[in-house]
Amino acid sequence: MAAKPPQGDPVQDAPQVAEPKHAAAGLPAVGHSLRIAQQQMGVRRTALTLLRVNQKDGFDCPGCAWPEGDHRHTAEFCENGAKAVAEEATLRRVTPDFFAAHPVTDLAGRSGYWLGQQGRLTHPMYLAEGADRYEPVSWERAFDIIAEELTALGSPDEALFYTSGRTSNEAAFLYQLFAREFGTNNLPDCSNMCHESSGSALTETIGIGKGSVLLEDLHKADLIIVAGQNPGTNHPRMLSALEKAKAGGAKIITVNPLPEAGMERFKNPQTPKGMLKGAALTDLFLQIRIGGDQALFRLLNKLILDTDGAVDEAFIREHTHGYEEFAAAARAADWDETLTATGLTRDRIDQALRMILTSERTIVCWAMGLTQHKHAVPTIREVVNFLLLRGNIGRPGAGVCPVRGHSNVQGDRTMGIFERPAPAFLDALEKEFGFAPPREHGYDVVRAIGAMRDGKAKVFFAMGGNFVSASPDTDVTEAAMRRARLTVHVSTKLNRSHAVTGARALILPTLGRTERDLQGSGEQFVTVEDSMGMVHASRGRLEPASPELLSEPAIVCRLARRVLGPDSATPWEEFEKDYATIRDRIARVVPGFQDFNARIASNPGGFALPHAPRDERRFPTTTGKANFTAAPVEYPELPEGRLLLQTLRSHDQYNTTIYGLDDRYRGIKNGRRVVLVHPDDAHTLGVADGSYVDLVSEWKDGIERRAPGFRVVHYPTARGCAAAYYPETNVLVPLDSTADTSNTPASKSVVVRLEQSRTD
Ligand SMILES: Nc1nc2c(c(=O)[nH]1)N[C@H]1C(S)=C(S)[C@@H](COP(=O)(O)OP(=O)(O)OC[C@H]3O[C@@H](n4cnc5c(=O)[nH]c(N)nc54)[C@H](O)[C@@H]3O)O[C@H]1N2
Ligand SMILES: Nc1nc2c(c(=O)[nH]1)N[C@H]1C(S)=C(S)[C@@H](COP(=O)(O)OP(=O)(O)OC[C@H]3O[C@@H](n4cnc5c(=O)[nH]c(N)nc54)[C@H](O)[C@@H]3O)O[C@H]1N2
Ligand SMILES: [Mo]
Repeated sequence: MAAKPPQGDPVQDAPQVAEPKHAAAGLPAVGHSLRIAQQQMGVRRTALTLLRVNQKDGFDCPGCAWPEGDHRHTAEFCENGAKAVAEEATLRRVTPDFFAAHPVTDLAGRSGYWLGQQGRLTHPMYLAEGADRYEPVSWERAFDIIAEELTALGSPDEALFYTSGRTSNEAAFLYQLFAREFGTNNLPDCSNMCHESSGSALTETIGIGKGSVLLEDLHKADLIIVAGQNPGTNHPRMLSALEKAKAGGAKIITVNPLPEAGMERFKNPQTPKGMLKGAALTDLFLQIRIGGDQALFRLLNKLILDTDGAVDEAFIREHTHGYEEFAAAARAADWDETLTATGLTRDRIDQALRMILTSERTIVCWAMGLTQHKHAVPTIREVVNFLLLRGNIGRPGAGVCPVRGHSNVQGDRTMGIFERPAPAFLDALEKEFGFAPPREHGYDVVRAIGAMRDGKAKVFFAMGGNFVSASPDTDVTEAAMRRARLTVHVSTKLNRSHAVTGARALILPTLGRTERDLQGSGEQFVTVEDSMGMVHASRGRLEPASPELLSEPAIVCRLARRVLGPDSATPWEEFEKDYATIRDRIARVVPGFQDFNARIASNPGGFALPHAPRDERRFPTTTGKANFTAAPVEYPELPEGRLLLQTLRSHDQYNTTIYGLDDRYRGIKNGRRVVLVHPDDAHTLGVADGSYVDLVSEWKDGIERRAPGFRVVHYPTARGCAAAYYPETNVLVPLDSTADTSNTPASKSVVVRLEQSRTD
């Protein structure tokens, strides 16, 4: 069977609704993923490609950042990994003929789903000022255009260099090096919208912004709390780890406003028994109100403090700072206020406490359900307080586990993709490359949008991603992008950011993870770092989608040579020719990478980066200890007649890439414009199941942000809460509604009212 052509647009968004599922994975998942893969790749390529995912001599799955275990199955991928691979290894192509047939205004009118379905980009394309369509351009001319605009800037700080989290360590290292040699720290990245709150909270409290557990720790835990995360859809391979933990006697508490099928029951497709029956995962479900987590953990901390012998006094004395102040704040926690903030019952919290007190080894895992709120950083700090109290950091089977999204988002940060780099990192860069890197902090995502809006940034360059659709406040973001002089996207697939552009625009097509990367010195591989700080190689085998493609490292090297010219003493040509020479430099600049090339060669499964709290209970914070903190408890206040909306992912999407129109586990089919509302709230608000409403966001700036035409679905979410898919709902997230300290868009707490749609 050959690849099927994509469907027409506008795609019919006509949601059908059935009962939500109570189990994830299993046979339907395998069948579903193979069907999607075969439509894109045909049968033979599907088999060849999928067998290489996450094997020691294969490529790293571009799906998510969950680690691979040491004993790998033949099929070390999941349904969503298969979809991510199919999306990249598709046989469909977007050629210059396509752009000749579709002016930019046409592309701007298409759905993200349709754009993505057109296939892989094959040629560098240029949209000249005033032109109505993209035209093919040579790579040399493309780099000339970028150089023209960059050198015309009043200051290097008028340029922005965005990164999405699929970029390899090698490409990321070169990219930040280029930006800093050019003279700016404007390196916003997807992490700013994702786990920045985790990074901020963890750096302050334990001294390193990364999780402190390895995969084996999960297998050894007594208790795993999964808060604000939907692994059945977003990290399916994590379910195998939870299953294994349970087989070893662990208990699991799930904290979520939604009952998510994956956390209820898991049918492991890699074991015959798992396929049939599956394992129940959650022992206790705490159906929390959106934004109630800080209050919950604060009360749990009080209850632990009130229990004789429950705190690890020796650990606290030896390794922590700020205990007294924290304990005073925690003791003042109030039951009634907590029940209001969380919507939970006393009985449920007591049950949780009993499980917590009997556990000797506790891990807390979380993702976007904790990071995308105004008070996300104090919430995560409270989770740290909770773990510190019983000494649950820096010993086997215990710790913090922020579960990352993009497959190399953690590695990109390690390589220096950060608008606020540590002085020590810049010192090392200066010493190695002999130039003075800029020291002033750059713009993060939200500030970058503001800078373009205000005319302070004029060139926008993106290493991957879909900035326009992923960012908050879509109308503001799109207007800001249109004010830029030049927008450039290094991309594999077409997306909305190619249609909403600056005065001039370029699309630079690049190799994906699955593809062979041939350079002057022969075939290259790259490296990535997973969510648990394991670094390993990734090697593509497929023939590139087009002979015109350049790899990401090659694009940066050629751009740097063109823009920096003889001013740069960096051996860009050599880097492009042989990626091992890039790794030699990483080894000298980034801590933990000494003998990088040798260690990658001798550890096909990868090696672990050092993590002082995990490895030696050393906490490199400003106090030299793990810091307890005592922030006031916050939770969202909801005016009458309003709901608190979270914007989340369906099962058939990868961020802004839409694979299909179903959200199987939640019982939604054939459409994405749905809003999930509790039946009792729907009743109070007078919105019937199946009726159509506009979501109207209310923010202190008084501007009315509206997302029209959502089908109401009565759904068992927590009271007062609603859920709808991103990116469609990004129009509702105000640009300045962000988390304190981390500045992450608060896209999980949007106050909305529902208005009956005019065309019902
Ligand atoms: N298939 C697939 N895989 C992916 C992605 C994808 O789009 N598709 N995206 C990748 C990326 S970049 C990321 S960051 C991750 C995202 O992974 P997740 O964080 O799992 O993704 P979301 O869909 O945003 O789900 C957030 C979860 O938090 C819950 N939640 C919302 N608000 C609250 C709250 O206030 N408190 C609590 N306790 N829970 C809350 C929601 O009900 C939901 O279950 O997944 C990665 N993997
Ligand atoms: N409302 C709301 N907004 C959110 C979120 C939310 O939960 N709610 N989540 C936020 C989160 S967690 C994240 S991480 C961001 C995601 O933000 P981004 O990372 O910017 O978005 P993606 O949709 O992952 O980017 C998809 C595009 O990446 C390109 N691409 C894919 N693979 C490659 C590759 O190998 N190389 C290159 N160069 N390009 C490639 C393709 O062209 C594709 O169209 O969105 C954020 N926005
Ligand atoms: Mo993310």
